[in-house]
Amino acid sequence: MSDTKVYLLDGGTLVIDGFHAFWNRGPGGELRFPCYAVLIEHADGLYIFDTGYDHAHVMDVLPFEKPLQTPEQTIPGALAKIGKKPSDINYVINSHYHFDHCGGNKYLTEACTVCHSKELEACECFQPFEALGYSDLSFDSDLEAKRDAKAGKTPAEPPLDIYTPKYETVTGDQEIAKGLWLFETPGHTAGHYSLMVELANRRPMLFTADACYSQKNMDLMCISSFHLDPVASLQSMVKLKEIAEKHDAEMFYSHDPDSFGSYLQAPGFYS
Ligand code: 5PN
Ligand code: ZN
Ligand code: ZN
Repeated sequence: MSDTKVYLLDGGTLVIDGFHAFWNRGPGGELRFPCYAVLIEHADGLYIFDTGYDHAHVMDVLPFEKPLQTPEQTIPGALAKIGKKPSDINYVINSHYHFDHCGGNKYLTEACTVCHSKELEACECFQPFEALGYSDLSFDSDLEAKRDAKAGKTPAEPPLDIYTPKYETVTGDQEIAKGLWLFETPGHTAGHYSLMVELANRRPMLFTADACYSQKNMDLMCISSFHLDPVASLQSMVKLKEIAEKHDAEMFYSHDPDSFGSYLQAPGFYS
């Protein structure tokens, strides 16, 4: 049996203001940051943790985030670079359903979708200030249609590749496959998960997802501004530090312009 491999799939960049990246602290001004997906080649199958944003969606709904994404930075493009195709993926794990983490789900038509049960509920019932975050429900055309009907809107066109995702919802901290650990890190959203991957030849990789955007957020214990519950978010950052310490894990942040260049990107991999 071959060792687990982890590939980081670059998904392009977005711009937010410094006061959004560092809540109530700044400094203000445009900050361009990376988005990426994590592909895990595991004995049980191919997993993807988060799927980045959809360029057309951002241009349509949040053009002020100035998306830069080449064809190679889409999920099909990034997979092609390592000789794989979207239908090869067996499981998609979503840390949460903000548009910059689920935009590529719609390509993964054969995959079983794994997420926190509270996060799936949140997509149907979110706070008014979370509407932009949860604006891309293209990964589930039924969900999208329900939301549009509630808002009295004509239902959005379903994606060309129509499929109904199969879900396996999860709660609590748990090992979902050998060496793949989901840790609840609520606050940013109601059902947010971070992922730890144990590997044969190096320290475990702890993907914080949006529980912590960057090393600087962690150093300052400063959250970003798109959070449901700031107090819970800070507790989740403390929890991530404790997990990293306990397992001697290395943290990989979701949107870190300074660290991302030092991460090994596909076609390179960690094992
Ligand atoms: C990158 C980004 N921009 C806006 C929002 C939002 O309103 O909720 C989450 C989020 C983002 O991750
Ligand atoms: Zn988010
Ligand atoms: Zn994000």
